[in-house]
Amino acid sequence: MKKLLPLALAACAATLALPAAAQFAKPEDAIKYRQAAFVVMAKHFGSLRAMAEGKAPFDVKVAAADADVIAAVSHLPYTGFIPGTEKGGNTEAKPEIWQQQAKFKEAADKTAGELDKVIAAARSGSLDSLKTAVGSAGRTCKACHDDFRKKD
Ligand code: ASC
Repeated sequence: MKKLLPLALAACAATLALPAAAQFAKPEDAIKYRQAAFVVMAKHFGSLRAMAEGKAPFDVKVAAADADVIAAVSHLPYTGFIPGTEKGGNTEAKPEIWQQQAKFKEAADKTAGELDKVIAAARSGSLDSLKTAVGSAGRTCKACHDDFRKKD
């Protein structure tokens, strides 16, 4: 038991370090999952954007709470872009996501990296940092939408 405990703890730590990977029973479930993650992200990014643009008062506690939510969900959507989910539900995903997987992964990683900067800025309590990070992340969101999301 003494020898097993550190091993068990190491296994737990390794599991916790992995990004959440959801399993889906139906393609529609994966589509709903990725859309839900984007909806949650947009809500809290929108809150930070409003503060960054002076449309809402800058509240350090609200910003930190938004950052916590974004941190929890910003890496989730991409596990929902699995093969077989190119069509279905009301997806706006373009076929290019599956045709240009390396480019999509690069765009997804870049977006997640930009959001990491937004999270850090929101937690720092500096409105100037938040403005910079939100502006840059917004451009990255848009670039990915232009390439990989159908127009509404
Ligand atoms: C947002 C939001 C997005 C991005 C994008 C940037 O606030 O919900 O998807 O910014 O509109 O152009």
